[in-house]
Amino acid sequence: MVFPAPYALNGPSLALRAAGALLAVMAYGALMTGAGSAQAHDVKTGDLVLDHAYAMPSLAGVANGAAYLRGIRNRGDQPDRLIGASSPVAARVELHRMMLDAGVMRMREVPFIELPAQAETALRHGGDYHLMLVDLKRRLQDGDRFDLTLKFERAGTQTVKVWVQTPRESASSGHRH
Ligand SMILES: [Cu+2]
Repeated sequence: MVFPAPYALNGPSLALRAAGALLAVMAYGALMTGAGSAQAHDVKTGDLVLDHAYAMPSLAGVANGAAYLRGIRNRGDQPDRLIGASSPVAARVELHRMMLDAGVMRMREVPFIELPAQAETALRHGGDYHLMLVDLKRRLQDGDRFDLTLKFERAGTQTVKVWVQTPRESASSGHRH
């Protein structure tokens, strides 16, 4: 979005921006309690809302998979961090970030994923972060559910159910491992 120069220089007042953010959060909340509830699931833990954990079906003969969340919403006044994860379906779960390295997208393990206060951090497929399921113990098939335990610096430990599904828009641009 491009703002006229004076607007971009001064920016909207803090109060205006806060009101806008609040409205956005309220609209999002209304959406989630309405039509979306049959297609999504979320878990609240402390100040965090863990929205819809999912994974792609794994490919035959491929040792690793990836899990995602539609988002992690931090409703608190303090930043938090996702600092680890584990699951019974994988030998270990790593936090990965996609990075452009000499023109090629590569994934790197990171020690944590920052969750800023009053903000939603996306962990969707095709995005900056994902949870890498290393050495899968079984194949992940469409319709499966499995546990994923997430460890947060402030909010503590929370287990969510991951839904194995093929997102409609991922058919051609899936994240490959
Ligand atoms: Cu990865």
